[in-house]
Amino acid sequence: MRTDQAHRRTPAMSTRAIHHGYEPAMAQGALTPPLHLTSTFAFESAEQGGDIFAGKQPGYLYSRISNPTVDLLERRFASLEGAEAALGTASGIGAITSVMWTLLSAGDELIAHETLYGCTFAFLRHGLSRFGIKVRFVDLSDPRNLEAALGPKTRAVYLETPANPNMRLVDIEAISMIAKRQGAKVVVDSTYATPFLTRPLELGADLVVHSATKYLGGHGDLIAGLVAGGAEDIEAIRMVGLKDMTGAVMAPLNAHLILRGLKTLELRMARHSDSALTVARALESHPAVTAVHYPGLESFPQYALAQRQMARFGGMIAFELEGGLDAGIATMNRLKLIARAVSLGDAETLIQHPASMTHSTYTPEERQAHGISEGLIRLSVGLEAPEDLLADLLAALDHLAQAGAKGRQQPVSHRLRHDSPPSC
Ligand code: 7XF
Repeated sequence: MRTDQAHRRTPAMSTRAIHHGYEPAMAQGALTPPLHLTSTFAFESAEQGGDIFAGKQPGYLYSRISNPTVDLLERRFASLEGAEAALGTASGIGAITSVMWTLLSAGDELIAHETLYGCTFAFLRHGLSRFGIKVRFVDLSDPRNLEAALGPKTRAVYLETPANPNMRLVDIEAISMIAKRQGAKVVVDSTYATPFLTRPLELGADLVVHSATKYLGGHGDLIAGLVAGGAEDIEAIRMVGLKDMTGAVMAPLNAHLILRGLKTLELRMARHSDSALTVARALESHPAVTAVHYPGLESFPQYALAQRQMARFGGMIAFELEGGLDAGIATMNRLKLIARAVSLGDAETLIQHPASMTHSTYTPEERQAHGISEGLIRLSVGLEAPEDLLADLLAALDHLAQAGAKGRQQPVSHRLRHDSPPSC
């Protein structure tokens, strides 16, 4: 290859995850980009300040609008998602709410996939409806259901794939084609997949949102979110939903930590995916396990879509046990290495029970209607040696199988109903 061609070719994603948007010469040779811990920026003159505010010249003015460290992360992340622009937020929910408050107005309709993370569901079901926005929950794992649900007031379609917690996939390409005919924006929460497994914008979606708390940060030490999409949409979300309506801006320290996380994202996703497949296969062949939901298993009902839409199948597994919830709780309590904790995408393997934890914002009836079974257990497979994870998990499951199916098929919904406002 000639040298000028070598210089012009676009570097691969894993290279961009490490280098995009930064040269050490920009900061006195510092290999690691500087962390700009500043809330405000001094202007050279009053006129210059006025011009930056008026958009007549570029420049930073206040970190609720932009900050050089957050800005670098935004440009680097946009490059990974194949987007024109991106936006950092204080949390995944900060990303989702900033997008929705920008796209939707009273009288508009939103169509959402029926299975969503608990707080997202609570925001859409109980939050948006207070402001005159109608939200319809539809099973988008069959795109024909979108066709039937779309109406003249539908402004946006919202989905997660793989969905938290039941792992159901949505065909982004098919959904985007249908939504576009109606002029509705497609917003995809791609937290489980990350850009190394799926790039929703390349499949036709308009906006992609992430809880960067998870794989993007990757070390369980921060709460943050990211949005990527077209430059016009991102500017509108920055100046309306983020700057004025939620104020949920990303802290520069978190941007710095996520920039570090991105450098190893491809390696981590490969390891998470390989280990999860090993664990999913072991679970599938264990007599105490009645169902394993993992897109990389041949038995997964949407295996063909998974192969088409995902480069690898990720680190998340959901499974169900003979003996239902009681068996699940007993298994979780016997684990020594695997931590009983919500969240996901960390180096540590985490296990949780969605119906009483992350998805306790749904009523038992809603969970049933939305495809979330009461006994489902969710596992975020971490980066430990898979043989150690298997040893921990299989010891707990073997104990269960030996103890017999005590408490089998008890109705549990009465124990999972609470009167206080549910958290998630
Ligand atoms: O605001 P956060 O950074 O916590 O992100 C919210 C969020 C958005 N989308 C998806 C698919 C998510 O999974 C999350 C957060 N989920 C955690 C979990 O499922 O364990 C939250 C722990 S309660």
